[in-house]
Amino acid sequence: MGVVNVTPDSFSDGGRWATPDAAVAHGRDLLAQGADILDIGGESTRPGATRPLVAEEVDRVVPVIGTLAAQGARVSVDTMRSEVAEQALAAGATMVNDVSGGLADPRILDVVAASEATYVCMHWRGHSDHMAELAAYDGPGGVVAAVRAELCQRIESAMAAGIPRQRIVLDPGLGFAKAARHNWTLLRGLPALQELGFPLLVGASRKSFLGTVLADADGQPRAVDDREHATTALTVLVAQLGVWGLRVHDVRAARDALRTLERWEEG
Ligand code: PMM
Repeated sequence: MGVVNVTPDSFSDGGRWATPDAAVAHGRDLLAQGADILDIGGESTRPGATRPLVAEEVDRVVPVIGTLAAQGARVSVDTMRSEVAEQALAAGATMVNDVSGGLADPRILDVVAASEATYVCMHWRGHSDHMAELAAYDGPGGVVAAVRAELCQRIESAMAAGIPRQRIVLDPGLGFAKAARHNWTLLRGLPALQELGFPLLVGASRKSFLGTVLADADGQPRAVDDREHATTALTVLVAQLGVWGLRVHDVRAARDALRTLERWEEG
């Protein structure tokens, strides 16, 4: 899954594809690099980001989705808002990637249920302005048990709204209400989430826990645009677990890594 952030302020690529033409060109580029799905978003979820108005978010994503879907791309809309999901689906999106798992705007579950779309249900505890305070996982089983239990609750809500289980994909939500150590524990604990029997999507690409692991001698985290090799290493490690999808910015690097892993596994 290739990321197309049509935002002025995303942590990873903010502002680079903020006009519809630039976003469409980027989407086409990611398809040429081998993306199966384009994930198009109009709201930055980085810590401290200000939320756009609904109309602003719609204006950012809907024209881009319409153009790319009309050209045959499989399009996911990255949104927590029911109104945006509704218009994105009408414009040709076939997947709703809701980083809040239905918590931010529960009506989004009804919108997805009324469509044929796939629902990506991510683990989330709150909006980015206060998610750092929510990164506490002190119960038995720690972060893996908590994420698993909270995702189960979200699955129940999604299914109660009428989304069939075959249309649900789970995502551990790396970096969302999680400290760096939580992300690493969750990555090692992915098999416990796979036991739930749903396809798993994982988004580690360029995230700050990789910046921390690559910090320099003074403890300065590695800059966001210089975390690609670590991202690619994680692509291989996570792919070896047999996850369904990887959400990445550099599709070519991920494709090359996956091809190499495939050849490795052929022996
Ligand atoms: N991460 C971001 C945005 N959307 N969606 C899913 N399903 N999983 C993620 O991990 C995820 C996401 C934040 O990263 P970005 O600013 O690079 O888009």
